[in-house]
Amino acid sequence: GRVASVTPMSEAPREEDLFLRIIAGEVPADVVHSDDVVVAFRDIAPKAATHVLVVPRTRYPDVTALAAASPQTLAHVVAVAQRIADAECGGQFRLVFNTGAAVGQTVFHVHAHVLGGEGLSFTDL
Ligand code: DGP
Repeated sequence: GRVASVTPMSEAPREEDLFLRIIAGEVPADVVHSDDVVVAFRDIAPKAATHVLVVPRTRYPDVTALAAASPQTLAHVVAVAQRIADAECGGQFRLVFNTGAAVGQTVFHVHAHVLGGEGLSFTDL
């Protein structure tokens, strides 16, 4: 018999992916940067004065999948993080990619947390 086709992650239905809905404008967000490759918006529960999520428009489940599929997009995520930190917090920032539910990843559409400014804790890392 035929083998059922597998839907690529990048074609997952929008309703199952919160960040695709934000990118599409279906869910409101405080967008600080948008281009052909990524959208960046403020985290709904900020852990520091600057807490922005940089999200590729194409869905990869986590940073390992992004790095394997498109290192150029990953480099662009880092460059956009730098631009945000230059504008908001003196150019210095922490970049976090939670990878896996066990370390707290809750949205399985790759996103970089850009953290900077007042309120960062230096005790855990
Ligand atoms: P992570 O735990 O690494 O998967 O990060 C997911 C982040 O997404 C978390 O810090 C909270 C944020 N978040 C969840 N829902 C929303 C939302 O509806 N809007 C915005 N702006 N951020 C959200």
